[in-house]
Amino acid sequence: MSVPTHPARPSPAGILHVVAGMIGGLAVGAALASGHLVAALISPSSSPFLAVGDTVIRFSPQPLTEFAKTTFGTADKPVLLGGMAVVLAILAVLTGLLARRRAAPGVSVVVVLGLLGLGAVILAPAFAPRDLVAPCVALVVGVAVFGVLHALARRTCSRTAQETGPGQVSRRAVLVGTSAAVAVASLASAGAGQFLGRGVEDSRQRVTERLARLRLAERAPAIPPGSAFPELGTPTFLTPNRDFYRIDVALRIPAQRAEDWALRIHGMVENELTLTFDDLLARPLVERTITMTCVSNPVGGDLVSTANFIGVDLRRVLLDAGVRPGADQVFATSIDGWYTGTPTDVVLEEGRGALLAVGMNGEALPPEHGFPVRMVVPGLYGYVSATKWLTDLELTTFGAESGYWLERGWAQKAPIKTQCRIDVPRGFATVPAGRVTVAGIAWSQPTGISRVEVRMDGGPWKEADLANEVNPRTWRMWRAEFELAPGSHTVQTRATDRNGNTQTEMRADPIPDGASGWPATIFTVT
Ligand SMILES: Nc1nc2c(c(=O)[nH]1)N[C@H]1C(S)=C(S)[C@@H](COP(=O)(O)O)O[C@H]1N2
Ligand SMILES: [Mo]
Repeated sequence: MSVPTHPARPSPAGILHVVAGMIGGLAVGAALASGHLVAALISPSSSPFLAVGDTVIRFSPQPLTEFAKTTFGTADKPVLLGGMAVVLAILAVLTGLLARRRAAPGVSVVVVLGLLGLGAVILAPAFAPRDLVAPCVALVVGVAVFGVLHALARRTCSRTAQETGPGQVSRRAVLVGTSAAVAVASLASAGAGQFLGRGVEDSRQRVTERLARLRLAERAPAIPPGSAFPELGTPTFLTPNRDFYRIDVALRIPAQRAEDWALRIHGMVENELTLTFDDLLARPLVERTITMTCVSNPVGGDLVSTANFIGVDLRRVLLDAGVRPGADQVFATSIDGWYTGTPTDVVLEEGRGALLAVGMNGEALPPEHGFPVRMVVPGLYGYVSATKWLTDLELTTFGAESGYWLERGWAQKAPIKTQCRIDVPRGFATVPAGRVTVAGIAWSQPTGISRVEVRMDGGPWKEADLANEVNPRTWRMWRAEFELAPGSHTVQTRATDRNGNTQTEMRADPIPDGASGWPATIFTVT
């Protein structure tokens, strides 16, 4: 039996492994970079890479989210993005290796990755049709780069050894040159995309200047002397903006100019309102010193900061809109599609001081703290009240809609728990024997702190000296002195609010409605 055979032709060698891997890497890299740049130009949240990251964050099972927060703290975002980059790089190289002989398998994987990016963009909460452009560009660029480099590499690498000659050298040069050009263009696009995303700086500058010129209806009283003792190692009374804690789920800070901003107030209201930034500044502006706290703050943690917020009284705005009976929830949505609900009765409480804030410590809100407009409600944890990059307020019921963190196991209503923190001595510090100063902060917004007690090594409670109170919506510093002998010591504290309620000793994790328990610090006296 004779089997027809082809004339002896050397079976085409595949592309060199290292070249194949590089082609995969360059194709995926170029796709992500071009998508990032186009997104920055059209709609920042539509960058496929960041959209995938957002999707991972939103669909992470709750235990994983908590694990990431407790393990990486506020570095969880860089860790996520870095991890994604590593996974993608490995996938990209494997994609290249899959296509050493034929382009088709590699192209298929690039297309699948591209479709994943597209899907992530479509699934984003604030999706709009123009968001499709960036992931589509990414997909096309990825396939094109893969196809072109693959064809060049096939021509370069499939030649047999004896065919080396001037033609071969130039083919290799073309491959190397094209690859280098793709690499440079990708880096440039990614960089430009990143840089363009910060295009609101001019608008912020103008807002800062306007706030400086405007007459405020109400200024925050100056912080009186004796309300803080940073020289001991406790925080300054006002937290500088760059040190103010930051918590949000945004991988890219929403970039909207104040001039393009508008807030819609609708739902169960008598008069639906749409306020532009100018409308907001035309209203009486007030300045309030407020301490904000994150529900995720563990006992002893640093997710608590204080600022002078400038803004419009939110209660007045809601009264103008006319809240209908039964609307027990003010449901806020941000530009990037995050959402939460605040109890209407709290916002409408006279003297609560809820704000639509536009300024922070004498300047426009920093981009990462909500520029151009955010909500601040004294006495409620941030996740149920402090929506940054605010764009929509709907008066509704708690039955009808649930906030982002409520859907992930956190409580619906979350008043801030009375809490305190020991700042000095630091944990496991060594201090000289004799008089030892213990100092820290305590908070119970909006009630205020009336007493902080300190005890050493389980001894009797002793009242700490309280610093001057600035207002009940802010933290209050405290200090106490002890005569201590050498050895290991444990100091404990507990705070009492102005209604006489002492914070509970019961230890509780932050989830679902805030950590509790008395802080304790172990240190050594020598
Ligand atoms: N748009 C948006 N607003 C948000 C969040 C968010 O993820 N997205 N996080 C909230 C949480 S949990 C807190 S504690 C505060 C923190 O505000 P800060 O970053 O200015 O300190 O913002 C709140 N507002
Ligand atoms: Mo938070």
